[in-house]
Amino acid sequence: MDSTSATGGATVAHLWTPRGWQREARIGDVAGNEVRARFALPGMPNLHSHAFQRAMAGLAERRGPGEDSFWTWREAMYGFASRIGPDDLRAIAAQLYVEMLAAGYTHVCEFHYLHNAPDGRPYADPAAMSKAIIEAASDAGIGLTLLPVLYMTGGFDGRPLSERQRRFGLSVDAYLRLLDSLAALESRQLRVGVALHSLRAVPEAAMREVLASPPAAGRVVHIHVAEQIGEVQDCLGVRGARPVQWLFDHAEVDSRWCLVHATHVDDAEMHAIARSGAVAGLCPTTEANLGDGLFPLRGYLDADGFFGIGSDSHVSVSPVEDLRWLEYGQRLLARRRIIAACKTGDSVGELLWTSAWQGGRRAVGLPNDVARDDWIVLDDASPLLAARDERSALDGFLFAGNAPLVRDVMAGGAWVVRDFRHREGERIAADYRRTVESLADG
Ligand code: NGQ
Ligand code: ZN
Repeated sequence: MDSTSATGGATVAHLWTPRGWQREARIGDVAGNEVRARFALPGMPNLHSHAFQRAMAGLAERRGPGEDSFWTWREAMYGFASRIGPDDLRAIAAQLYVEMLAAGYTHVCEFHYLHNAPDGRPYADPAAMSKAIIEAASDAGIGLTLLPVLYMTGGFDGRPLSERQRRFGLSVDAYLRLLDSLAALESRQLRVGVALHSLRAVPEAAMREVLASPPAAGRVVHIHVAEQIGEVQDCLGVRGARPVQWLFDHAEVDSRWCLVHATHVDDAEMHAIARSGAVAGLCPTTEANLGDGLFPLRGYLDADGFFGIGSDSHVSVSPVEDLRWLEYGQRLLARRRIIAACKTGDSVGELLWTSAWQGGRRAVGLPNDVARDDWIVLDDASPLLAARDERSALDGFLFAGNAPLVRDVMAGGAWVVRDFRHREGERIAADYRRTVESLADG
């Protein structure tokens, strides 16, 4: 295979699609280099990312003076965020997106709230940080759903932003201008959606105004919700309802919505999400790292709820590890096996990949039944896939060992990873190394 060519197709002996296996199927361009592959499947959308946090993965694992929690991690994260400018963000995001592609993610939803300069004032171009993300995604060749985030208050009580939160803050008007200016840049590989950071950070009136505004019409809406018990209690105290309940009482939550985390939901909230057609945005490795808790996956699947996965803080960048953790967390909790398979004989791996793919597409705003331009080809030379067939390939991919099994990746119709190597991987890694070294010195 020519490792530099972006075009060309592949003939796949066994192609997994949401409708089942296809034999001797073609993917990619008709003209160009011809590749043969044994197993291929649709690339995974990553429905939740804060790209800058990739560069602090592993830097918040020392014990502090008191109890270490989500909130103490957040302080460390704020300190790190305050040092990132547009060039840093571009280099960090490009490296992250290369890693995502190599791991089998072909699209990323970037939940982006580092809008202003570190002192809280807007950049000369208010979209400077957003554009850094767009450039990084296009350099890496990953599909991007950019979600500019509305962030206005420091808590449910409406308190002003703290000093370190000021760079996240936008008025509704400034937010809508940003959304409009980004929407003008949309292209085949760039979509724009709406994001509300959380109920803590967005007052009710602002939420209503943004959701009713013309630039938001028809777009996906992502929000962090109910990740920590503390925020459930605060929401109950100030707004008189649990966060997910409050959201359903005050917004028309439907299939355009992605509720990120939704960890702490009671039965009624879980059923409300499932009924609405919204996507639960689960980020198992980050949720484990931050000590969030476990989403009630089994009951949610019984209620036909949609879910997708995100690598969020990027302590791990692998759909395999996130899907594994999704299942294993539930097994540890229930003290039994085979949670995410619905009927006798069903495969956990097939259910996880198919559902997370469909939910991810929904969170991006794309149809969830056809795959066209985003594919991953598995390494059929790996011993991990020896003697695997259509019945066992996805379970082999998700539940056997740690060697990377994603050999080639097509994103947006172009081969961006071939024979495990990203076409711009070396240059992008060198930029990243320079950037994190300068951040460490600074
Ligand atoms: C974030 N991340 O916005 O990056 C959040 C932490 C917050 C996660 N929740 C900050 N994983 O929720 O206030
Ligand atoms: Zn998040």
